Amino acid sequence: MTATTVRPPPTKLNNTKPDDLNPAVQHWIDQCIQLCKPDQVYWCNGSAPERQEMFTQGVKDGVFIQLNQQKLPGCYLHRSNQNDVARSEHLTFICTPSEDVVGPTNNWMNDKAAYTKLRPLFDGCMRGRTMYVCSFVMGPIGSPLAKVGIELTDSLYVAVSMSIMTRMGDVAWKQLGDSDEFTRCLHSVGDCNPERRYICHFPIDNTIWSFGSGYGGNALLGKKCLALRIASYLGHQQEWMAEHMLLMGATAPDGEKTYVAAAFPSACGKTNFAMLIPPQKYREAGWKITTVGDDIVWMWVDEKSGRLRAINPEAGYFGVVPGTNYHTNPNAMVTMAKNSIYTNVALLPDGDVWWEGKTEQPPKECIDWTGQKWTPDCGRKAAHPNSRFTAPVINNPALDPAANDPAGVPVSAIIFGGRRSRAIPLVYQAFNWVHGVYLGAALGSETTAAATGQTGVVRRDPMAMLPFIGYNIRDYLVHWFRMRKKMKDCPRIFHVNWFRKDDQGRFMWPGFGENMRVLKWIIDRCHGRAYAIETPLGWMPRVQDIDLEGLNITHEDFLAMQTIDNAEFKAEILSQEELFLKLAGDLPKEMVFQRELLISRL
Ligand code: OXD
Ligand code: MN
Repeated sequence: MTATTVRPPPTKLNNTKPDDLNPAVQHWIDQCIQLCKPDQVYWCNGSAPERQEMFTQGVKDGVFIQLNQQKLPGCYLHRSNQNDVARSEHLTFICTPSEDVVGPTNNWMNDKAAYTKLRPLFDGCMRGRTMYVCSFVMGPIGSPLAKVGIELTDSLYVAVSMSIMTRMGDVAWKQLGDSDEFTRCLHSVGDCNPERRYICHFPIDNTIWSFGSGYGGNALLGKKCLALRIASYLGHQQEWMAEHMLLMGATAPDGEKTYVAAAFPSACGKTNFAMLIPPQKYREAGWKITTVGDDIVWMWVDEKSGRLRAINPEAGYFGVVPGTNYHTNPNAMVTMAKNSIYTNVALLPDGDVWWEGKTEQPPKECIDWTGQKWTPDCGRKAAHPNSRFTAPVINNPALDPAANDPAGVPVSAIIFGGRRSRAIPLVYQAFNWVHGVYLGAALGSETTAAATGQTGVVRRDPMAMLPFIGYNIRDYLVHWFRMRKKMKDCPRIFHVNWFRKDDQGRFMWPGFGENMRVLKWIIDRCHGRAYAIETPLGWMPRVQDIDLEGLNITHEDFLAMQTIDNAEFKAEILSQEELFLKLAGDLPKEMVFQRELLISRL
């Protein structure tokens, strides 16, 4: 099993240490070199030839397997250590002097104690290895919110992935200039032992130390660690927001463009929704969906217009592959067909890849994600349920023209959604911002393979941010309420559930491209031209307000999807206690009030 790279870097590479290195960077890197004691230091420039050289080296080292270059040009397979296939939430810490800063939903470690605990692990951990210096920018260059990070890592897989997922290399040195405002990201795979695995965030020091894992969410430190945990902490201080959301543009037949952000928990279809291809009749009528981002947005209020604007801080997608195919997400299939990394999928005899749900019929045989021979009757999955593709956003045929715009895009709607088999209707709209924040805060979803632990159990996942809020959830919720005060015109807020099942356990709504029908109602609501009725949960479309033509769904079926079963919903409200009790006396008063109102309406 290959988890780490311990060999020297490719000799052909030009090691591009900047001549006039920022002294703060030099000082910090010197300290890390002294601690980790790498055999050599390689400075990445983020260029395409460099990435190619790294792949070539990775193939020699056994980190990558080259895939069929006719079918998948520039694509490689990586198999992770089998104990390292998802985010390790229980090993993720926010480290501050006092526990109150991190609140009841985070694991806390005293910052000094954390450095003391981790320093011996990092001490000498890169002996015989190369330290890759990855300077990167999160956000379009020149954006008011763009942030510089520098990740020092001993993993070639991580360095290559960072070159896909971020704007890496010289652009970052330029953006940083003489400033010492950069996130200090230190990473080592160590010996990839879960007993010695820690993902520690030091928001006050703008620092992340991650040890013992090579998995994306634990190791590509620009993503969850910087762009969500550290960024949410900074956003709270500087009055902007870092959220676990996709961001998409919808162009109507008359050219009107509406941008929508949506927060769904990990592995609940953000990538699919962000890359949605409308049903044929919508396409023929002129509807088009474009992707700005599929996982993270940073949002701020534009002073002039008073509107919420958003950027995607990432430059790549790290998407879940099982279930993805040319029917469920054609744009994703095209996006990952070149210059991409596949992690923990199955390898076919001809060098192509496979995963559950890629084709209706499984292959006769393949090599599974653990490197063993696999046949359909062997009783194991061929691909890991959290197997992933890592692909540059520029591969996306539906990339929004403004995806790289430093000024971002205006957000008209925010959608919250979870994976819920029961009780939760297909779609409804919050009465107002405060009610919408309550809906987001009370969001529940069935757990998935994106994090280690049991899957399929409902847990509260406020704003789909439970594992990513880098500070106290009480302050986070208050921050959401306060942001409204800065806006002249705020986005409308909605709640969706694509996953409701009937009594036979069948999905009631077809999902995927057909979600366009729900999206259209949402867009029309934002522009004040769609009808809705008031219900205890919020504004709901009547059956005639959602286009069901061409679907095998009767009016009764639709009403069943929208049903509010009072008893089930009361149980839902009770299960919100799981979160609210943790917050106890700290629960913002708006939340208590909204909950009381809901109970009385029901
Ligand atoms: C992800 C996640 O990888 O949320 O995006 O786990
Ligand atoms: Mn995510």
